[in-house]
Amino acid sequence: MLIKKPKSYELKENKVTDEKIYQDRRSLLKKMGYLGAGTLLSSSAQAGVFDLFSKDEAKTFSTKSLTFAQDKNRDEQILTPENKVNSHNNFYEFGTKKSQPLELSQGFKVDPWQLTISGEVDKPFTLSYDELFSQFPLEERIYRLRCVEAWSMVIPWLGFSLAQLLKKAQPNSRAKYVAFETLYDPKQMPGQKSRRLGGGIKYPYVEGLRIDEAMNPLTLMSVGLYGKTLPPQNGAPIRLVVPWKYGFKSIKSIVGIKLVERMPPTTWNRLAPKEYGFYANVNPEVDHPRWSQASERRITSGGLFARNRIETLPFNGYGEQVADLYKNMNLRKYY
Ligand SMILES: Nc1nc2c(c(=O)[nH]1)N[C@H]1C(S)=C(S)[C@@H](COP(=O)(O)O)O[C@H]1N2
Ligand SMILES: [Mo]
Repeated sequence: MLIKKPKSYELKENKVTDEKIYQDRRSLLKKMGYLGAGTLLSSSAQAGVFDLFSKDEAKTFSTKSLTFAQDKNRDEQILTPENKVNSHNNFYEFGTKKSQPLELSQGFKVDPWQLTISGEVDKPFTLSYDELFSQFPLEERIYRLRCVEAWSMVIPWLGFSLAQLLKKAQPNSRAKYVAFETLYDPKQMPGQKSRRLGGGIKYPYVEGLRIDEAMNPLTLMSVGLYGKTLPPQNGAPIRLVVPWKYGFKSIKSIVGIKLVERMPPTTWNRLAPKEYGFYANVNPEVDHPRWSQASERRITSGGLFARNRIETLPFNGYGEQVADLYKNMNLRKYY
């Protein structure tokens, strides 16, 4: 495996961490397949993977070490602590309350797993659980996650670009959209069999992207966070992360990815089309019908009195990388 050189939006430099954490990470990464025979990591890529977090709490970075496009008004980015990333969740298959995914997903079985790539492709294929971690070089990416409910986090993901996965399947000329599907397993996912727990959503949860959005290098298939495999409540074993769109596009626990010719149905659009569009790009100028999208509550280690209300940025601050995808579109109409 080869790790590519970091792009502008990826990590540039990292801090040294202490020995114990380094060793913990190393054994974990070994388990995840980073360090097997034939693995080739450049020293800068190793720094990106191993040396980032000196403890499992929020850590401050200067904008020199992280590149956040259009974030000039913020001096620094503070990672959301791991214990908030994995305890404040939206995963309606395990209940609609923020605390329920953690409480109700702990028995969730992720191995064996099958992720199938099919549809308008020349080479459909299926990945097993182990292959999710070994078929593509894993990178660490720190992204902001902006929920449509106006809270946000900064999360260090592990994963690979969706583009790499799609290219392996060789999409044909009819492949205009990509449709994603979450596991349907009411025995394991109580929200799928209880209207009360599951919020009245028609399961399985489905999402979609236009092919050019899917191929954008920012679009990530994530298999881990904070240097570990994903907890069930965050979408184990594999989920999508589209950092310039509202969080509901970042579908969890994916079993199917299908290349299709027409715009596929998406869960929240189907449920409330006036409130949630197919595109769902973060846009401070287009309010949700029931609340403003101009600002957000950034979830940090701070308590109740932390000053954590911040301005929301167009495309969640990733405009430099993605605004071109929408250059001739009316973003009020295509919300
Ligand atoms: N299958 C599925 N995927 C999902 C959801 C869900 O309910 N089911 N919730 C979405 C929403 S609204 C958000 S904000 C993010 C939250 O991801 P996190 O819990 O890892 O922060 O997951 C998204 N992916
Ligand atoms: Mo969300």
